[in-house]
Amino acid sequence: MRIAILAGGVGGAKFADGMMRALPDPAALTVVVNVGDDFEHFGLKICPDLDTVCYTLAGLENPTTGWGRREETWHVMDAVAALGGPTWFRLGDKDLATHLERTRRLRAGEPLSQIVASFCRAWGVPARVLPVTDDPVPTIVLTDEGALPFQTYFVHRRWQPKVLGFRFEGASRARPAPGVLEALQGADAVFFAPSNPFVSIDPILAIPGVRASLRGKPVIAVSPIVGGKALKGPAAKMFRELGYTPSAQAVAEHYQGLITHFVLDKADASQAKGLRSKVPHVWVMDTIMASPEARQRFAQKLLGRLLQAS
Ligand code: FO1
Repeated sequence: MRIAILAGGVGGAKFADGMMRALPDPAALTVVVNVGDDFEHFGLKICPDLDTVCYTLAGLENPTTGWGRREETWHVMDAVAALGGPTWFRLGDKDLATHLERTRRLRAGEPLSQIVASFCRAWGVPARVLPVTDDPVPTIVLTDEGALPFQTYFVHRRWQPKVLGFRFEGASRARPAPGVLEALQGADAVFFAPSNPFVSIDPILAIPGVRASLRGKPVIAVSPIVGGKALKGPAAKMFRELGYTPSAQAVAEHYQGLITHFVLDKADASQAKGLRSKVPHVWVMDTIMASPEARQRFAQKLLGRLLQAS
């Protein structure tokens, strides 16, 4: 059973971890990761979604924040602060090694997808992790305070500005990273992780060839909205600011036409019936991934239902 997951952010990383634990052969999993959150800081190439997925699959992630590394120290940030430098984006000492080494290799001409594969080997990650593209496609958040680079909106401004829209700069010229389209085309099923539809999944779908690669197979989206709220981050606030009532239904409608299955949490079971006219298969499940075991159980149940259905 070859599985591909489109993922971004902490929720996406957790879902990928559950699926990797659930699959008999973790190498049968390919995680295609959003690169829209990537930016340059201190002259270093920072790739938050790639790092969050790789750290989580390696068991290295900070369990409290979900991003950055566990057992981290902050000596460099403290020394930067003493110099009056920027500390709004927290870079731990061990995490900095990832940014330093990635930047060194990029400057030497190594493509991002090769660097990620090499880091995954070093960290002992058995699944395949791919950036959706090796080209920079920064997400710009259009807000009532102007067009903001993603991390400025998300971290510096703590996602408070009112969102009016998004731009995925250069998406139409970007090329899928080597192996991305093949992984999607060759997958027995593709999952949209319970990530933010606007700034984690849409930037992946915007890369040429990705949408077409989803045709003719089960495409299963897991709702990141439960009970009208996002489990983490600005997804619900974005839905509201864009004129939609934040709900599992709004997520399903956002993906309508692209997905064959939609998974919503049992807290939103009442919405299932209405959704069946929009998405062929609607599954009501316990989608809350409160622990690594819960992540694995959820993924196992999803795979079980897929096998039944096929
Ligand atoms: N998120 C924050 O809210 N504050 C931070 O200081 C921060 C630092 C950071 C460093 C490395 C990294 O990989 C992620 C980091 N994040 C931080 C999270 C990041 O902004 C988000 O994880 C993604 O961009 C969206 O999910």
